[in-house]
Amino acid sequence: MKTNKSNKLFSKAKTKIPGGVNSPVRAFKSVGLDPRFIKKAKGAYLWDVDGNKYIDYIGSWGPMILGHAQPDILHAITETAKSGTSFGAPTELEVKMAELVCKLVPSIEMVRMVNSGTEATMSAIRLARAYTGRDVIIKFDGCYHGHGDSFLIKAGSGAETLGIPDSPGVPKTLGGLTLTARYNDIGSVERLVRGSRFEVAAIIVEPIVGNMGCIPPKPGFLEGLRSICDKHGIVFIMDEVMTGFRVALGGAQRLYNIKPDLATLGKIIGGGLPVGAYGGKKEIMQMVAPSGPMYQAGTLSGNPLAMAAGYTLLSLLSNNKSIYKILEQTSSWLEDGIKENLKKLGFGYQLNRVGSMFTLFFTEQNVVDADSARTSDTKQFAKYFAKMLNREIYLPPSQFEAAFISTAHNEREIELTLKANLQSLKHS
Ligand code: KE4
Repeated sequence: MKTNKSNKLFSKAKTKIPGGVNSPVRAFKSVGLDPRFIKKAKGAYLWDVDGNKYIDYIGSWGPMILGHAQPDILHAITETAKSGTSFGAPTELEVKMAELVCKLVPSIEMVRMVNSGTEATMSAIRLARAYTGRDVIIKFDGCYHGHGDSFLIKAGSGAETLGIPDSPGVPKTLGGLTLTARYNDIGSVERLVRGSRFEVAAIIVEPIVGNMGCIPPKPGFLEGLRSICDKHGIVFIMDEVMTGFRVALGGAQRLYNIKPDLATLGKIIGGGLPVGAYGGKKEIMQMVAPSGPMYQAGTLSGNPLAMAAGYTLLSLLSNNKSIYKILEQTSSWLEDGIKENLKKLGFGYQLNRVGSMFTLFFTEQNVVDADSARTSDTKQFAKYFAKMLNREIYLPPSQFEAAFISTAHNEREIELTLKANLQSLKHS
């Protein structure tokens, strides 16, 4: 497989961009390879600058649930652009988008658009602190909520991948206000709440973790968080940047029928353009400026192009109920096939899946939290990743990420993937 154009671009990129990429996980650092520079994408496929073609299981880290370059979304963007790209003033499309999000996401009565998942979670935390008058927050070891200072404490995703879950640059005074519990361990949360010198403003959780790799909540875990928050007047925040519209139309909160007080969204809600959002109970959201004193703003928040892309994708998802059934069928077919391959080879690796997000962990331990995820053999994963890439299967370049399936992944793609999976497991 030729990669000289990618390699040349990467060397040039590294002279002007830190690490040669605009987001760390793209650098392929943890799998010991140079990244492939992508030229175009369509449906389930990517093509790189050297002309190599791949079946894509990253999907831009979640947004491409209907595949790349989806025609209706492209049409919406190009048509909208003809009337201008951004006005810095309210538009009808923002109202329609807000109404659609409030209709689809059970806990959201009011919503504010921002430009990334990080902005959404930073704003949600600030709002919870403003609403409760408290400062301390609880997150979970290995969960990732974007790069806001309060979250870079035992963070997952790229931070975990690069071994820097506690980033330098976060003031100790601020980091000290973030307590970390163990995912799927409600006792660890109760002990933190009871033991904290200061009252807790918010508990923020990935309802289904994607950023330690895919880890579903144990029965009772989310319900336990809900009752702790009710008991102690803590704001319950579900970070659905990844799971929102991914695992069900109303996200994980619909799937598990548990309502948080606030929810954050991103990825799919932008249809591939930069969008994040936070929303929830009207009583809390009313505190957000200009209706209330909690300040948050954004030049390009709710901009027409991003709204057009996001509104089109959410409309497609909500108008076609069979989409989630199709995704479940394809995803369970892939899961069964990989498990069959593992059995054939006598490997006890663990595959976690919820809907169309999944991770194959290179450990024989059941993966239920950050510690068990960390028992994975990341060197073995790196070898497997490289062999899959050479067989034109493009997986997330980290053991601690979730892979995503789209409706553009059909019989042919799944068969090719399972064939490559068997060969790559055999020889890695
Ligand atoms: P962004 O700021 O990257 O749009 O969203 C941050 C974020 C917040 N919450 C959750 C649950 C997330 O998964 C993310 C971002 N996810 C990573 C992938 N695991 C983005 C990929 C990257 O960092 O390049």
